[in-house]
Amino acid sequence: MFTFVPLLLLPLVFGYDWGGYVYEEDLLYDHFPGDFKWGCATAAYQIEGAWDEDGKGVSIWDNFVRIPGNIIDGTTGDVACDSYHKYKEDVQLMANMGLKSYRFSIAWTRILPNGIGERNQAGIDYYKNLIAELKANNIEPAVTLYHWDLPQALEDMGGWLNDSVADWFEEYARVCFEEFGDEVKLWITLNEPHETTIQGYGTGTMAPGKHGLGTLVYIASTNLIRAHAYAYRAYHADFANQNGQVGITLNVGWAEPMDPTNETHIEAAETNIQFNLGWFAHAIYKNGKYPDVMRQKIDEKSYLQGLPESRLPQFTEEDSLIIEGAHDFLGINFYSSNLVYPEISDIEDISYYADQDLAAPQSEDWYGSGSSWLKVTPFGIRRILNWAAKEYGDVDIYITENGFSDRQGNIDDLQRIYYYKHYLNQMLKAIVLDGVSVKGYYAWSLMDNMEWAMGYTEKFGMHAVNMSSPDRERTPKESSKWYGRLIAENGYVESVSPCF
Ligand code: GBH
Repeated sequence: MFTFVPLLLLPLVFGYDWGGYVYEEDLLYDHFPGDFKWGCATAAYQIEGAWDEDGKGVSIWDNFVRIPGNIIDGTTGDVACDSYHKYKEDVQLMANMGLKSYRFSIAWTRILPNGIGERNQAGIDYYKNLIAELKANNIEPAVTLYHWDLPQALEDMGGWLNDSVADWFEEYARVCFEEFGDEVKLWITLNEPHETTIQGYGTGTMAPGKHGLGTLVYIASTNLIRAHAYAYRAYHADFANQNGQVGITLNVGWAEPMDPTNETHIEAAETNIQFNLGWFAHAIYKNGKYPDVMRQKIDEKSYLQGLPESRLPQFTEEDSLIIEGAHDFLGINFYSSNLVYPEISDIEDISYYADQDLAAPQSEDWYGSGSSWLKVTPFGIRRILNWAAKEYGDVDIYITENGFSDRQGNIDDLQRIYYYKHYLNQMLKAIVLDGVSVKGYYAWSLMDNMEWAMGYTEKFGMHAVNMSSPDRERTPKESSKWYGRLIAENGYVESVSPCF
């Protein structure tokens, strides 16, 4: 997939036009809808620390970080930002920006230390206190049930590869609905199941570090989709009186055809989006099945590879019916884009990437960031929002993550402001000019934190955190102030944009 191409020569070959940069004069000066939910996002393992306090069980990340070589700087999330102890201070940072909502995740192992069975009251109290603090500051909680930290006890039974995981997840979700549902009205079942499976069970770059890029990934994806749907149905069967909404958060990069005038490039870009967003969204938001292009390609390749059955499982009839329509909204995490063109894979290559028959490089013309995969492509957010609205029929959408990394963590983070300013303006265009129903936006992230396998080397925060001090002091960056002004104006006016 990441085949090297002489990018500089491509304009000559294809004369491509990926939409170009957006400039100051292209900014739309207008307002967001009045009830728009402005927020920041975090995840439990990345900020909480207190990894073994107050009865918390061990998660797959607690173990994964202890294996040498897994985390680039040899660090762990044992303490991280210490938000387990500093949540009141965190809520003040949010209040200072004028946030309307805060997206955080619950650590499954704080609630049910063994994944199923006995509850841990101290863990439940932590989130009750956090929610109360948010409410006292007029900030609505938006809760992710699962942001990658599976209880080790469940991994020991096969984790996302065991069909029973859908039932285990439902049990955990029910406990959360019961304990927190009076206060929480926006529930996200899973964060980026694409990464849970690709990196957790495919490349092994994330916990639990398994390798099955053309095989295990499709077993895990099937169980992730089932788990989401079981939790969704449980909510609407038994907690409907709480009047909340349940959705899932999916990550996708925008796929721009390398040559937009070439039909095969357009088709390859479409295939790429179906293998990323469609992999999880198609069954839930369309018809209870994997996308046609995945079914067709993986079935055919599996046959040619001499396998007894397709590497892509079928949902049972019963599950299909449970999955289809299991949503109140769609959460999208959007960061970057790729240029896509067709490239037939070697049939011997049993891999999710080979299954797509395409290449997806990024342009060297795009500004970079502190993360290899994150290039600055503001046009992509407007295009993916339009794509999703068209494909999934005007569903309500939340951008549940979007953000920019650097390595320095400087306080005058002008590149981050540039990124947010242009991405958010493209989102405004999707809402105002294109009519896409975007209900809220969560910047990733409230503060610098434990960036998974990249440790503390990549910083996405609107606040810096002093990781060498036991007190983990937070300092607002310029971007937090810019974001606060945007929220206060609820749109683009002279006082917001010219500053950056
Ligand atoms: C999100 O993932 C996560 O939800 C969040 O926890 C995280 O901190 C944040 O974004 C920033 O990374 O190196 O070519 O294999 C972002 C989506 C998709 C980004 C996979 C990294 C790996 C691409 N991720 N991608 S590659």
